[in-house]
Amino acid sequence: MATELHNLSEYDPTKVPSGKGKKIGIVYAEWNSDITYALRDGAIATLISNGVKREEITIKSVPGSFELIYGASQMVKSNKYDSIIAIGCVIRGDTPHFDYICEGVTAGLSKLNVEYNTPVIFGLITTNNLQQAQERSGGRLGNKGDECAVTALHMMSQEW
Ligand code: RBF
Repeated sequence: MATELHNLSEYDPTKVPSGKGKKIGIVYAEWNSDITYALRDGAIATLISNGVKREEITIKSVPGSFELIYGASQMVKSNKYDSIIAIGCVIRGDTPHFDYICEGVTAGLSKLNVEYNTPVIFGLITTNNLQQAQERSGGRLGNKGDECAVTALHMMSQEW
């Protein structure tokens, strides 16, 4: 979660590596779509403003955040992308099994990062209520989609 001191959309453009020539996969969840569409669109805009071509961004959707694991896994195994951004929003108040979904997605995406060679960026917003999610998807605390794009640009820019 963003802290009160950190705006998710603020970054120093002079310190962000160019995304020229890079291929990105974005997988986003339809659940809480008002939020996830804003995150997705923020990520796309930030990638493009840092040199990634729109046609080099492949976008897939899944029903809910739990399915991000499968979607990201398929994208990783295709070897088509330099980085993958997984986007979802889980709101505690609406989700009795909030902790299971959050832990499942975290573990699933972590496993991909350990076992394969494509960085998978964690774009899951986990909040107590809708207002906190709105604040982090283009509201008072910026847009986590922007932050994910900047993270992807950093991760892709290095030889590991
Ligand atoms: N998916 C999300 O991405 N965010 C949620 O807040 C969310 N809440 C859910 C609440 C309930 C009661 C259920 C049944 C599912 C929820 N899901 C949510 C969907 C979940 O990630 C997954 O798509 C489904 O559980 C698959 O059937």
